[in-house]
Amino acid sequence: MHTITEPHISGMLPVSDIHHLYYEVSGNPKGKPVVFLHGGPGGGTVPAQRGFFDPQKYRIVLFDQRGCGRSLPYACIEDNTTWDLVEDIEKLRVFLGIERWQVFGGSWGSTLALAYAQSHPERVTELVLRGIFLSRRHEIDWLTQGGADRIFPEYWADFLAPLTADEYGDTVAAYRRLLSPDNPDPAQMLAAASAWAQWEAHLIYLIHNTEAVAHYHDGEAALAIARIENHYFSHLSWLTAERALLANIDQIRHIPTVIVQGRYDICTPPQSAWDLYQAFPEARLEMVLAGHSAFDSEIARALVAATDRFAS
Ligand code: STX
Repeated sequence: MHTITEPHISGMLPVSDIHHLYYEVSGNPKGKPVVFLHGGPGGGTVPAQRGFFDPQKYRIVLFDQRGCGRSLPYACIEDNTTWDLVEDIEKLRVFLGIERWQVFGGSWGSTLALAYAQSHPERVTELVLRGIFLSRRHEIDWLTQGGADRIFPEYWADFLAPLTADEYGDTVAAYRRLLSPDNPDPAQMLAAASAWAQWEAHLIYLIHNTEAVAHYHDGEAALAIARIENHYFSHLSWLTAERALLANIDQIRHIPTVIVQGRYDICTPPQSAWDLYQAFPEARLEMVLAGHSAFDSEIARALVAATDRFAS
């Protein structure tokens, strides 16, 4: 990883009547522009993510997507869809006076990077994608219905705990009711947020990360990721047949692209990276011995190698 430097600009960008996005720019103000797309959706950014880029060479843009991190209003799912986020990326690009930029995204960030690149291919210099998630029904089911539960049965039991047995057949719908801003019982809502977010946090690291899970013991901290992710999963991320990511892959096959995938990724298993690579054989696929997290050492190493190559 590279040295983490402090932002030389940060602020709040209004993008709709409701939403204001936190953004920050660090690294070299005259460097090669890159935008970092975080996961979840609803995960927000952390300063450590600046470290994927050489601060001497890159003008590093991080922002928190609608409703999460330092963006306001917190955990708001009104006017919050994939296509809103795609246009937010454009608004931020224009606001910063950037013509074209590298797009770097992992997990949900890979979904959003592909959606953005397919909508605005002329704005993307390169793609660096990690832990591929295409938001297809079976990928969402793996996380919320059947798949990952086989690997982590004890944590799955905790995930089911807020639900009644008749709700087990559609956990996304059951959690949607619990996480709704209209839930009259805030304690129940926050307990559900904590259970949802901790389940996902358990899937992310090859080696159990107590700290990452503990962060979501707090229901308020967990609410953005839980409610926003659930909202996107409930709508299959608005990726309809016409706007599906593999169907539109030809829009972006000219863009230099690296795909980094952890072999033992239980959050977004390698099948999706493979499907993407089959549709996009010009990309470079690196399957590494790791789990899901961008910070797992082999993944971080491959990501930094990719941004270093693209910088020179
Ligand atoms: N969601 C996977 C994802 O993007 C399908 C993701 N999961 N957890 C995260 O991201 C955080 C680490 C940001 C919480």
